[in-house]
Amino acid sequence: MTTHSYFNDNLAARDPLIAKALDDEKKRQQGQIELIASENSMSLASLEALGSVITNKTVEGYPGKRFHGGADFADVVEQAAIDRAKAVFGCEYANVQPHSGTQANQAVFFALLQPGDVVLSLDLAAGGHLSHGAKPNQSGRWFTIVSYGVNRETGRIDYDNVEKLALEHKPKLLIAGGSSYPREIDFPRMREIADKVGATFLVDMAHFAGLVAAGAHPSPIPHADIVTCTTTKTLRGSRGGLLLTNREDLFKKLQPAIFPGVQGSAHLATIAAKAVCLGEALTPEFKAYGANVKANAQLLADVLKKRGVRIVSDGTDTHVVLIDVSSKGLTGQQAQDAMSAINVTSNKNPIPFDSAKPSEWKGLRLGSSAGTTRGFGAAEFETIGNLIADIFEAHAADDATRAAVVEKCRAVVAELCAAHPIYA
Ligand code: DSN
Repeated sequence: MTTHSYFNDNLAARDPLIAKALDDEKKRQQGQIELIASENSMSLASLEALGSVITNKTVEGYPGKRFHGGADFADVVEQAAIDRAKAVFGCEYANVQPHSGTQANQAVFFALLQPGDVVLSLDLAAGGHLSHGAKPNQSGRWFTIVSYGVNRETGRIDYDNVEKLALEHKPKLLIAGGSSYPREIDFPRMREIADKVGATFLVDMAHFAGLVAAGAHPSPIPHADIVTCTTTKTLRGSRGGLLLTNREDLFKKLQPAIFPGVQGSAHLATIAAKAVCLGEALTPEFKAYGANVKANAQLLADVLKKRGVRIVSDGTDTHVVLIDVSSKGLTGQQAQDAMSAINVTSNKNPIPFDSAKPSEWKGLRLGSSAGTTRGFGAAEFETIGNLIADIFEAHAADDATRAAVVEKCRAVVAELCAAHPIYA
């Protein structure tokens, strides 16, 4: 193998197995309707940044204060990402190095807490996140976690109960946000509760950050001490996290908590791609996108409700539609499989007060962000809602009837995908 081929062979020539798997994945994305709420499609420009040679560069530290030489262009890239993050979210300070939302949260714990300290966060089944104190996660092993939940009837956060738990347990950190809570959070009320007990208030807006950027969702920035998020999901950028705050005192603790606290050198290609998606989030086009994501999720929820599917919290204020598929006689796994059979991708999910066993979960989480990116609007989401209801209702039918429904639905999915191509 000559040096020349090392720098010039493309992937197909050099590693056919990986090249084929990546090509197959691209075809899968082109031919399936993506409803997983944490997924989206990056722009070609972001993908180009993500696959760029800046990935070869090692830097530790922050722009202007690096441990390694040759960081001039790394500084341009990271500073652009920082400036754009601040402009998109209207905050004073931003750290764009977290490798993920989980590591952004880990850095907050590392900066502010000692092992054993009390954290009050949303229960996983009520829509919380692993990194907010789930037992198998470091946060759940090393800290004392108290969970709040949602009201059984409304499916919404029970703020009186949050306050009661806060007064009883005196948490050092109060966390709002998660993975599958479909409703707006009352940030001023949570701020009030945090202040009553002297807790730091963290909002993890990983899921709805893009809606905040687009002005389609209230911003937690004026209320929270610290905000974390990912740049995937509704922001439709590369996989990675952000740390945002208006408080200089906290930022001074968060910077060393990310590096060298919980991470080493920065992932510059990812940061370059973050900069691109944050630049895109500043455009009028992105504002329209955010509004459409929300409208499409609400329409999807309405169609499913009309077809007899129970919607957790009776609707949505975000891109997430959490449904109780036991209302159609299915488990979450059966619903996920039934959707896969017609090339619609989703994920089983616990719903509030659900079983702890994933095989018994009653929920399925749907999201409108990826479909909206490929151009699906009201008509398409109405069709998708009806396809989902059709396939759920076919579950109890005889084999021949079910096969006919699957065939019909797959054809409609293929038509929708062909009419709204991604990555030509
Ligand atoms: N937190 C996971 C999810 O919401 O699917 C991954 O980001």
